[in-house]
Amino acid sequence: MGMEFKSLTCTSVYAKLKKLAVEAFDLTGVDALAKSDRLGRYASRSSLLNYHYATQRVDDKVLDLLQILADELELVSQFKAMRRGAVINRVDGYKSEDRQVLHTACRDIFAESAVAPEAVAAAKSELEKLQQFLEEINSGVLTGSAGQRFDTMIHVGIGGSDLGPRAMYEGLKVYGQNGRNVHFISNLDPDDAAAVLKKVDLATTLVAIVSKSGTTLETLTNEKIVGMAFEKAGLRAKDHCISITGEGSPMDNPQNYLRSFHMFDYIGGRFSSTSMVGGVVLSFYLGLDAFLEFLRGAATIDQLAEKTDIRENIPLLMAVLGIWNHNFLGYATLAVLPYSQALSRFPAHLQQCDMESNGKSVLRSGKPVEVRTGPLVWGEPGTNGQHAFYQLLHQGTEIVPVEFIGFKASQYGEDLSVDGSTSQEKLLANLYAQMVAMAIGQRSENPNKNFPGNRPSSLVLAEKLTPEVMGALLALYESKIVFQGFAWNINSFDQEGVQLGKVLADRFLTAMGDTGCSAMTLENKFLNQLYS
Ligand code: G6Q
Repeated sequence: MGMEFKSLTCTSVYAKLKKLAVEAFDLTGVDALAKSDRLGRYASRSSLLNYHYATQRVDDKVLDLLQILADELELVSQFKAMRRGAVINRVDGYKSEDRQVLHTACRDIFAESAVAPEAVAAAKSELEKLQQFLEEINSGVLTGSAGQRFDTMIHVGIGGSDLGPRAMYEGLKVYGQNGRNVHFISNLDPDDAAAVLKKVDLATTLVAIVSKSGTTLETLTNEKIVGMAFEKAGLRAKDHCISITGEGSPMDNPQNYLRSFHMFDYIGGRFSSTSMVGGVVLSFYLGLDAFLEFLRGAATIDQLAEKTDIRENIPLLMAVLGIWNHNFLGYATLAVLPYSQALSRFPAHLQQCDMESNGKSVLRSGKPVEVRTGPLVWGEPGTNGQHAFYQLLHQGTEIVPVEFIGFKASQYGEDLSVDGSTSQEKLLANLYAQMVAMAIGQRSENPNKNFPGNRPSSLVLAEKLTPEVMGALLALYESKIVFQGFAWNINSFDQEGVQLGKVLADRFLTAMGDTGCSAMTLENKFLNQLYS
């Protein structure tokens, strides 16, 4: 695939959409929701989840133009090319990572003929290694250095090597196998490791050290802390630690670990939840079958993402509606609000996946962008958020488009009917009420009680948060982010901003000299550095 991509402003519909944005659909109109057929028509359904967008400020005219936009920018053919191994992680004419983007291959393991056969074969071979490893653990062939069976895993990693797996684990915590425990250590703050190490019995603990580069300061430091803890407990760290790292990285040394798994250079950290980065911890906890269901859910959405009709392709629709809100209506941020306690870490994962991918200012040609790229992404589970920042969503001067996520059934199924409704029903009622309140608002003579409304939102709704649905939800957002990056004509797959932080921290450490000095001396040295 050549690197000549059209930009948003060069499409035949850009000016038309700009014009329509001035008088975009008004959600406060009396007939806007209840009396119109919008609720029925502005819904896109798929086997695992449905997407409701009647409360977005669009009408058929805008949707038709957004379809043309998607077609002219060749969003779906770029997605197809990505899945088939095109080298798209690059900026033309400049030094860049210059590689394929193939996180989708990790789950393209169910189709009869895979679209990227080599990458899929590699993913399958890692899965086989994982299966073997799990069998050895389950049967007790593999034990800790004191001969005790493993029942706990500590996942050590940061950024893309932590956020996705942690969010997925939280999302699926209810489905854990009996007796299995999982903990995460990511922060350089020594208290993070100390708090986890206090909780576990090291004799039965496996530690998964996860770092694609094998050079990340936080992870290597935490690996050492954990290693020391094993030594102190009279256990051999090597018999308890496994590595998940890039091929050829400094950590890619099987002699130092009980077992090693690979993540490939064509899988970005923030897109790595379906690779061994998420695979090891999730399948240790959930069992391999549940992890495969998770992959199956993601694969279902990857296939859906190849449809050209925006009204059928949910990730594409979410992407173009996001662009409508951000680039045409001018809304700067996006809130993702799951009405599910299990998804409490999902917004944090999306924050990284979206903002690290699309927080860019140069085009794939190396020239500066002409329109705004990725929005600020943030969120918290409802209804907790309702009692906190929703005030601003309803009456603040910032208009924040919202992506709600909801489920018809709870995960545990343990619920109580109080005053004629269950908690799950109350939860959903709250979600719907928020959507309607944001859209319609409330007129009042008292300005303090006036709600302007016309604030857009949409809803991803599924039956229940199962492993398959979790995989679908993950892939939905991954693909949405990828589509938006294509639309902005940026390289969504590098992360120079993160690299800079890593390099600068190293420089600071070297300049500060001995690391054994007190916090006070460190502070003084820091100030000297800053002002020197
Ligand atoms: C993700 C980013 C970044 C990365 C971390 C950890 O896409 O590149 O968040 O995942 O910096 O890097 P390592 O996996 O190399 O330790």
